[in-house]
Amino acid sequence: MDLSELSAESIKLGLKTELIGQNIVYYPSLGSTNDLLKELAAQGTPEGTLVIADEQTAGKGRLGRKWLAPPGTSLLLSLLFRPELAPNQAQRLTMICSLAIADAIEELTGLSVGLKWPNDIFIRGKKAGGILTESVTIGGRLDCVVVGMGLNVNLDISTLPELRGMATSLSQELGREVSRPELLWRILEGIEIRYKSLKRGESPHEEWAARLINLARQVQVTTPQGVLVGWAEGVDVDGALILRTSDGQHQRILAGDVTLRNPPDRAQRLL
Ligand code: BT5
Repeated sequence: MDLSELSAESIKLGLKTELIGQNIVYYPSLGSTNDLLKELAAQGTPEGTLVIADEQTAGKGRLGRKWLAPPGTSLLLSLLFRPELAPNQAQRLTMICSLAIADAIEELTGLSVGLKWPNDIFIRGKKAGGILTESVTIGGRLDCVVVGMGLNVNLDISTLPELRGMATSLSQELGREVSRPELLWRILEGIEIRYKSLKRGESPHEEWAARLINLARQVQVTTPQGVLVGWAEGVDVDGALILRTSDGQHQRILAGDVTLRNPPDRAQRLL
């Protein structure tokens, strides 16, 4: 059974959660799941609402970039959180969602999954998914957070020439297709468990850091303020990257794109 045969009702039937995905909005085709969920959030839709589409006509990455996903190939979803967190803590939601995605893929397929700071899902050195987290603040307070997830499940990368060499999919790595609903259920269940522990005050940042493939490496980081080069020492509790530059200074970077500067090490080859 694949997602194209599913309705919101049948997604719910196989889902063993109490909160995450209990309110489902499914569209065969939609502009962007994040954009719709932000509109619904403003109208008061409950925490845990899932917006999911088989195709997006305006799928978004960060900084105005595009997310490409032909119909029938991907998981394209957004989840609404109304957490009791400060605005600078919203990255914790990216952390729990990416960890749940990594676990779900590993459990279902046996593939090894790495995360790349700040928001990528990597398999064998190539991007298999991305996360776009958007926060809504009102009067300096965090009102809600929309976490959008795009995952290449049964995607033949050769159909997207612009991504060749840098992207992969689960089917590409496995040589067989993967059930999108099965993967979706596992991801949502994993997010629910991790969200509960986040609400108990447990921070996911150490587990997240342990999965990051671009730590303890020489990296180049392109930030809104400019390009920095240095040693990626770690991440802090809010998900900021701690970079040691050649003059020994420590820079705390909240947003940017990381390029690895040295040849792949053992960890990278294993992924
Ligand atoms: C991301 O941005 O990686 C976040 C992507 C989030 C997509 C989901 S889909 C559901 C939800 N609704 C939305 O509208 N968005 C979210 P970023 O780090 O900026 O990476 C974007 C870059 O990844 C693009 O410029 C391409 O180079 C590359 N890219 C685009 N589509 C890709 C794909 N299917 N697989 C791998 N890489 C891709």
